[in-house]
This record gives sequence, C-alpha cells and structure tokens, in this order.
Amino acid sequence: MAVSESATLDLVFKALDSFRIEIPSWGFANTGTRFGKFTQAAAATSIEEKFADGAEVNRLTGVTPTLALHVLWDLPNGVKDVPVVQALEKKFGIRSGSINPNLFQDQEYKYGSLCNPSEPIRERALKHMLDSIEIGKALGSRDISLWVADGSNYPGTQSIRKRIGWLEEALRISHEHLAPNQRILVEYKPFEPAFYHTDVADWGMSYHFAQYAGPQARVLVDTGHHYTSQNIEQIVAWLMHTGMLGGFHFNDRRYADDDLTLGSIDPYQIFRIFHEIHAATADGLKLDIAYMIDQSHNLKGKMEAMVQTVVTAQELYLKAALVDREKLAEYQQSCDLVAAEQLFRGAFWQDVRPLAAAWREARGLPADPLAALRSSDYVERTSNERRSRNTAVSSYA
Ligand code: LRH
Ligand code: MN
Repeated sequence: MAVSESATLDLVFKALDSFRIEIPSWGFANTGTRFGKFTQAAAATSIEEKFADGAEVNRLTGVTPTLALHVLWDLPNGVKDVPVVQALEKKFGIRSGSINPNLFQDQEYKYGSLCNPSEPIRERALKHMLDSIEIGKALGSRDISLWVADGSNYPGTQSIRKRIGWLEEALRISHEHLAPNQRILVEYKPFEPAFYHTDVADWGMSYHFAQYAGPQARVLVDTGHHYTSQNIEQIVAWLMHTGMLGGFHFNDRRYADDDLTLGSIDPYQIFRIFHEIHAATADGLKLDIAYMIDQSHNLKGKMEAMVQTVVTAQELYLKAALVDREKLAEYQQSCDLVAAEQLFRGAFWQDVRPLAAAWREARGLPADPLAALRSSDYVERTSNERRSRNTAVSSYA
C-alpha cells in the first residue's frame, strides 16, 4: 500500500526534526597534510572565530547546535579557559559539544601517550585525560571523545600486550572520574601516524577498552578509519546489537583517512549506515548516538564545505528514513533479492532535496543553506577581517 503524500511528509518532518549533527571547531581552521597547508583568508584562528563560524552554520541549517572542541587547540590553558568558552556560548548561541583530549602532538608522546613504556609520560597523559573530563564537567559537555595515536612503526620495538594493559588501566581510572551523565567514546583507527601497530586499531579493540573502562564508555566509529574493504554498516549493526555504539565521526575517503567531505566519494556508504540505524530504531533498540563531523577542509572553502556536509548528512539521513522497511522485511524474509535491492536502492536514488527544502521553510530556515551562504557576505566579510592572521605557513621539512 503506497505511503500517502501526507504520511510521507510526516515521516520527513519527524526525521529532520530529530536529526542533529555536531561540527568540529578544527573544520574551520587552516589544516593540511604533511605535504603542505594552503591557508584561507577566512579561516578561523581563534576560538571566538570558530564559535562565530559554528553559529553561522547553525543559523543557516538549524541542526548544528553544538561545536566539538579539541582541548589543546581550543582550550590551551585547560580548565582555566572554560569561562572564555562559556562567554562565547552565550554570545553566539551554540553550545560546546564533545571534548577531544589531544594526546598526539606533544614531543613527549613520540612513543605513545597512555600506552607509552615510560610511567611518568603515561601519568602526564592521564592527567590531560582527567583535565579534559573536568573541562567537560565545567562546560556541561557529555562526551569525552578519545582518540589515541599510540602505536609503533617497527616489529619487535614495543610490547603490544603491555601497552594493552597500560591503556586498560588509564581508561578505568578515567571512567572513575566521569560525572554520572558523561561518557567516554573510544575511537579506533587502523594506522597513521603509526605504521606497524596501532594500540586501538579496530572496533573490537575499542569495544574491549570501552567495556573494560566501565558502563559509561562506548565505541566511536570514524568512517575514515577502516580499510576500504571493510563493511562499516555491519560493524555499526554489531555495535547497536551489543549496545556499544556511542557515536560517529563522519567524513569521506577514497583511500585512507582522507577526511574529505561526507558523501563526496561514497554517499551510498552513509546511506547504508543510516539505514541500519533507522531499522534498529524501528525494531525498538534504545540508541544514544552522537552524530559528529570530523573533516579537514584543505582545498574547499571551509564554511561551504561545512554547510555542504551538514545538508548532505540531512539528505542521506532522510533518504534512509523513507525506506519502506515493512516491505523490505517481507522481501528479506522471502529472500526476494532483486525486489529488496530495488526497494533499498530506490530509496537512495529518490531526490529528497525538495522535501528537505520544504522542512527548512516550515522551520523558518533557508530552503537551500549553501546557496544562502554563497549569496551572503559572510565569507567575504570574515576574509577581510581575518586575512592578516592567515598568512603563509612553514614547510614540511
Ligand atoms: C584522528 C581523528 C581524531 C581527531 C583528529 C582530528 O584521525 O579522526 O578524531 O581527534 O582526527
Ligand atoms: Mn575522528
């Protein structure tokens, strides 16, 4: 029985009213690769400019009320910077989101941070982790989003099992310091910057560390942190089935952790992930998923890339929400493969942009946020204001 016009519209409004996605402060800053960084005049260099850009994305899209913060980049003085951030939250009307400890850029972490053979260095790293938890408490942020770059580059040079033990211990202690509403999200990554072994390399390792840490720890899935042949939506299904899915870092890639804009290479991948989530929700699973973007905009205009990403995420979330799951379940049960695939892919191929535009207009938002940004003077104005602070950068070697 085809879904009526109004029923579809109800589904559309229900889906988009519930979808919120967090944007990364570092997505507005000049970032690059080891081979170079191409500065942009409008790039944000201060936490105030990052909040300003985040607020503008939220004004245009209506669905990005929180800004993920990276401790060393956004709160270089730790907890002492909390009042500055609280003032910016008031001024710009968006909240601090997940708190990302930084245990990968200090010289001391050459051989690792929480997994470093040196006890004083592990303690130094643990102190940063506990400071990050205190920053989260002070800002009322729920998630401590932990990625450790720890690993090694050559076989035989580190004890993989000793490092497992050291990280277990650090996460257990960190978990003890959490406020009742806080969570630790353990992010995995198969390689880079380590190129022989990485201490938290896949979902199974992250799952173990989260389980070992305690009941307020979950797994974070960065879509760019998988070998190209891995079935990410199957990992997501497992993490939902076991109650261990905490959230996502969305981006896209062709080869490795390319951190390209979501849906630019394989939009069907994100559609398949969202389908698993809508299906699990429809089956009554209680899910508590933090949707976050983690990208570095090296070539695209940073504001455009961020607005484009949010809009694409909304459209893919909506396409997946409109899958006729009852009909699909029938075809799956009867193993009518072609009918199931035609229905499934058909939902992916439908153009939901007019539906999303209708939802935006009904919510007093620009029907096309990207066009609204491009026709506004925001980028030109911030370019003029910030150009002097965005001069050339040093070379790789
Ligand atoms: C590591 C990562 C992690 C961050 C960083 C900016 O590749 O995905 O989430 O902290 O990017
Ligand atoms: Mn990430």
